[in-house]
This record gives sequence, structure tokens and C-alpha cells, in this order.
Amino acid sequence: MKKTVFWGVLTVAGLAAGAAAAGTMDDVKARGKLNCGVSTGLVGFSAPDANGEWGGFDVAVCRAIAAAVLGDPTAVEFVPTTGKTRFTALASGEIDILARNTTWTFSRDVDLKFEFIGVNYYDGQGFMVPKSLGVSSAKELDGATVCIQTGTTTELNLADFFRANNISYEPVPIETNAEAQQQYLAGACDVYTTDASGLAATRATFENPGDHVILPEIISKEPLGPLVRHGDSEWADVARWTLNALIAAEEYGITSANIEELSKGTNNPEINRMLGTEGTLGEMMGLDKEWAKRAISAGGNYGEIFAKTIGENTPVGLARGLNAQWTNGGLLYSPPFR
Ligand SMILES: N[C@@H](CCC(=O)N[C@@H](CS)C(=O)NCC(=O)O)C(=O)O
Repeated sequence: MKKTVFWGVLTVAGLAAGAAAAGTMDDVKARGKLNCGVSTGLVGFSAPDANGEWGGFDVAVCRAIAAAVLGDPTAVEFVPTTGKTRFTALASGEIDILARNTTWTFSRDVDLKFEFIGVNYYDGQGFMVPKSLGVSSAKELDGATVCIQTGTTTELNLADFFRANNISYEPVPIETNAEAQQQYLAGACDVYTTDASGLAATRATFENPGDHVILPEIISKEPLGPLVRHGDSEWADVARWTLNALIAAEEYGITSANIEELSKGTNNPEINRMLGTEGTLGEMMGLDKEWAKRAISAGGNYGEIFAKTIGENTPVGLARGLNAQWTNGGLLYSPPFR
């Protein structure tokens, strides 16, 4: 008897959780806006400009999704989150998606119950020190004070690295990248460690970037990608295939310059399926035929977004490296649109 009651309660709780988690796409459509969690500010990745308008590599993913679902890349409410607050913001429903240099790990997926919809930047953790410190390897950092953002994988990798190398450090915990930058420049820590892309973005804003070196060691794998809540596969599909559309568009040579022309129809059936002149891919996701066309038109294909926001001709200055297309020796590989 008791057992029946117990299972009954569990079932109700289970259903309630399921109901709360599902229907994000309907919520977004009804609201007319996508609530997108970003960082508090990391140049090139997500930061507001002088007019308060958010831009950057991670921001572009949300704009593409808003364009696909709502027909308007500006229909996005950007919600700044820190390393610590980001997961609560997503779990509570405050945001529909988190697009904020967040590493895909086992425990975030399985234990925190999120779903990573792909990887938009393959990264790894690095170290930055003032040149004047005269250090050329992270292994020489015994006894250093290290600025470290709380609630991050960075914190955990740092402990692992120092332990494995039998050296010690003193953490200087900080909440945001802005705070890290300030503390590091003020000399409150000898070293700043975070994702190598974050180091490049941070150094780009320094008055004298050349006074700081990024050490050669990359001590972890940081596959950064957008994530949504577990239990709403329809929404995850829309987010995942929008990111894939940006990646595949680069592979197939669909750019902001030629997308209008290509969306009249081509002799490449996959391009036609993506851009909606053949097949019913949009309909299968509850969208119209031109969802991917709008997503790609929002900021260009993956390569265009990369080049504009964080690429070699920007102050952040990142090479494509692992983030090149698989056809170019990189890891970017969209599954087929069919
Ligand atoms: N990828 C790591 C670290 C992410 C992280 O929070 N990085 C910092 C330093 S690059 C950041 O984005 N800060 C921006 C902010 O403070 O809002 C993780 O997912 O835990």
C-alpha cells in the first residue's frame, strides 16, 4: 500500500518536471523573444557595444536561432550570467538557451541535466603571465598566485594540473572576466588562467598586449557549446540544427553574399534542402521552409561569423585551428541535411 503511494508521488513529480521542461519553442514563439544567456562580457564572444547592443561569436548563435524561429535576429533578450549563475538561469527557465563559452562535460550533461546541442568552439585551458615575470612554461609556476573564475572547469583543471606536476599555487577567486582582468593587471595575481580563447580576448583589450605572454601549455579539452535543458528534444533539435546550418553553410559555400541567389534553387540537392527549395526539413521541426536561410542571413555562415568576431583580422586574433572545417583538417563537421 505504502509502496503504491510512493510510486504514485514519484510519477506525478516526474510528469510535472517533464511538463515544465517541454514546450520551449512554443514559449519562445508566444513571447516573441528568445531569452539567451550569455557571459557578463568577453570581447569577441559576447559583449554589448556602446549602444548596448550585444554582439560576438556566442551572441551570433542566439541571433541565428531567433531568426530561424521568430524571423528576426534582433528578437533576443540577452541575459548576462557568470560562471556560477549560468546553470541556475537555464535550469529555472529564466533563459531558453545558454550560449556562453561553456564546456561540454559529463557532469553538466548527465548530473546537471542539460543538453549540449553541439560545439561552436573547440578550446583548451591556457595561462597568461606578464612578460616581466620571466616565465616560459606553466611548470615554472610553483607558488604562484592564480586568478581563477569560480564555478568553471578552469578551477578544476588548475587543481589537477598543479597536483599532477607536484607544484603548488594560491588561488585568487574571481566572479567575472572583467574582475579577473582588473585583478591581474593590478598585480593581485601572477597568472590568469582560463580558456585560451578567453585569454586572447582579454589580452586584446589591454593597453599593452605585448607585455603579456600566453604560455605554451594547453592543459585541458574545452569543447565550448550552447546548451538547453534536458527533456525538450524538440527545442534541442531546433538549436542543434541551426548551429549545424551555420557550419554546413560554410562547408557548402553558402555566404551572406550569395544566399539570395542560392535560395532560388541550385543543382546541389543538399543546399536546396537547407535553403528550402526542396524537401520539408523546416516543417519536420515545426518551422517553415526558410528557417535556415534566415539563420544564415542573420550573421553569415560559421566562417563569416568567426572572421568578423574573433578571427585573425580582429583584435582577438584567433586562428581557425581545431575550428576549421573537417575538409580543412579541423573538427567542424555537420551531419547531413537530409
Ligand atoms: N569554459 C569554462 C570557463 C568559462 C568561463 O566562465 N570563462 C570566463 C573567462 S574566459 C568567462 O567567460 N568570463 C566571462 C564573464 O565573466 O562573464 C567553463 O565552462 O567552465
